[in-house]
Amino acid sequence: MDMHNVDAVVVGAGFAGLYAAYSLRAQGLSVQGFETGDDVGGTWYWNRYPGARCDVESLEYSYSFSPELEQEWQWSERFATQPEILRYLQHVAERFDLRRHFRFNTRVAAAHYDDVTQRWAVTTAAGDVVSARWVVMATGCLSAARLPDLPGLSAFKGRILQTSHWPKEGVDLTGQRVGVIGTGSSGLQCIPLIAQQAARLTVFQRTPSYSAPAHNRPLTDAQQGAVKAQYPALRQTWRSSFTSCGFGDPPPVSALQATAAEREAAYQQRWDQGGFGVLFTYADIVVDAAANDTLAQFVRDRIRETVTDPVVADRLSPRYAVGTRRMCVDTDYYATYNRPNVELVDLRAEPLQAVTAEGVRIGEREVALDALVFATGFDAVTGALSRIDIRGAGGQRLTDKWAEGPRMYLGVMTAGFPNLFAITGPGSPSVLSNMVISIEQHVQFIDGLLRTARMQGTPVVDVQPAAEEDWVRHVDAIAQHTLYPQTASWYMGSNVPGKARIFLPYIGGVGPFRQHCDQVAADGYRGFVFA
Ligand code: NA7
Repeated sequence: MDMHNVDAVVVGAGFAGLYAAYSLRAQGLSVQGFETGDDVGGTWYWNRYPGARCDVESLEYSYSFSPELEQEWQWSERFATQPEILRYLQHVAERFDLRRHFRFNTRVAAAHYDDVTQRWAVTTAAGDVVSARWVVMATGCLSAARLPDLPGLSAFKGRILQTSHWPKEGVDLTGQRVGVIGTGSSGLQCIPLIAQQAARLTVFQRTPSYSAPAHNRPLTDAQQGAVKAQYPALRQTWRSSFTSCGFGDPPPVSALQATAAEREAAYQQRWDQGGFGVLFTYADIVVDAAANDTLAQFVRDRIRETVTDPVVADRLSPRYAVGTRRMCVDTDYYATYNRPNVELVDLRAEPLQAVTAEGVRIGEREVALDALVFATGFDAVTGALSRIDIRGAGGQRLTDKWAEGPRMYLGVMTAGFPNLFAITGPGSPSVLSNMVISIEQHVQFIDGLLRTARMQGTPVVDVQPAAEEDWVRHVDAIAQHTLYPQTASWYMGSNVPGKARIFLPYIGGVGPFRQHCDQVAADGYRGFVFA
């Protein structure tokens, strides 16, 4: 058994873990990182399915901590593909010599706090233990994949594929009969490309998604140069805005104040720009049901306009409030259903009975398949943490503390787990924001907290339970002011059986959240305890 001491452990080598390692090292701390994959990349390492792309624009979805890096790197498309983002992260790892801090192919199984030594023992799945004063969980919000335990799955003779664990060497589905289960972002991105290869594609849909066209395109040097010339100012605008994205914040106007014709024109304009910015055309789309319905109807009209078979168009048309489940961004998704080789199965009308040796039995019939693709999502925001045996002061298990739902102060620490940090944890903007901006903000916040603790000679940081309680209530109160809690979604934990139903991210806006954190820091890290 290999046991050694370091100042800090970082779990995960995605966007968050790489920058955390960089930042801790810059403080002069020794860093041991762990990563399950065999290289850096995190979500962009695992999700290699055809069509995998970011739905935030490349020039925005990138680090800002190094002006040289942001000037050097050239993006080829408006919305980058997974391979390009992975190359970017590999470049970052090389440029800043970060790989040497990480042990790859290594899953962290446990992290236990020792009240006497005030250090964490971090244990890998192979049984190695590292002792650290600080632990940073950079484990991702959408990294704990879910594969539903369908009856008969083990009997299936065809190939089983999972979007979030797509084989590195790729898969040729030419001429095959393929089924896809799941119509969230991953399903919507891969379905059009699989349809081009497969002899026949059957999509098994339980809940339809609202999706806006990406209108993706190559980035010209001129477009890229124009952004780069103003990068510091633009980054500042994005960071301090509500959405943290380039399409900007909604005007402070209700959708219901506009006439039907004005609304239509405003939606159409944002629709034509591409991406999910259309959700922010008016201030009250995710707050007021009647306002929401105007956009929902606009999107349903676009679906009906695109899909030639009205029955299929109707099946594809969601009825829940738009935005309350992640709005997708697609290329040719709805039009794919006009292809003669694609069938959409509505699992609510024809329930999935079982997987068989030959395919899938739904309702009264069996669909024969050579390959079955699972695009069935993640145990979001808390899943990666709850899969690690984390025990804090007094041996308290994190999963026990969070039995009724996660409790964090500013999404970064949870009381009773000293010196343990999460990046973009529950109660922070995380999945409702440009993740890279939120990651940088949290890493910089942790950096300041640690510098303060070390300067003061108080190397144990914890959270006041009352501060945590106030924050959890505040996060919930803002969510209750919106339409989100009324819809079953992974934002609410509804996609995982037995998971507490709590709105996981902070919906008060990225800029306001940053301002609040800055004020907490300026007040001497109000709500934190230094010992
Ligand atoms: P999502 O958005 O959680 O989508 C998962 C899909 O899988 C969704 O349509 C689910 O239907 C469906 N699903 C899950 N389990 C089943 C079973 N048992 N039977 C049928 N259908 C099922 O995950 P994605 O990977 O697409 O996207 C996650 C995020 O990653 C995305 O929002 C971006 O932020 C990046 P359901 O809704 O449960 O009826």
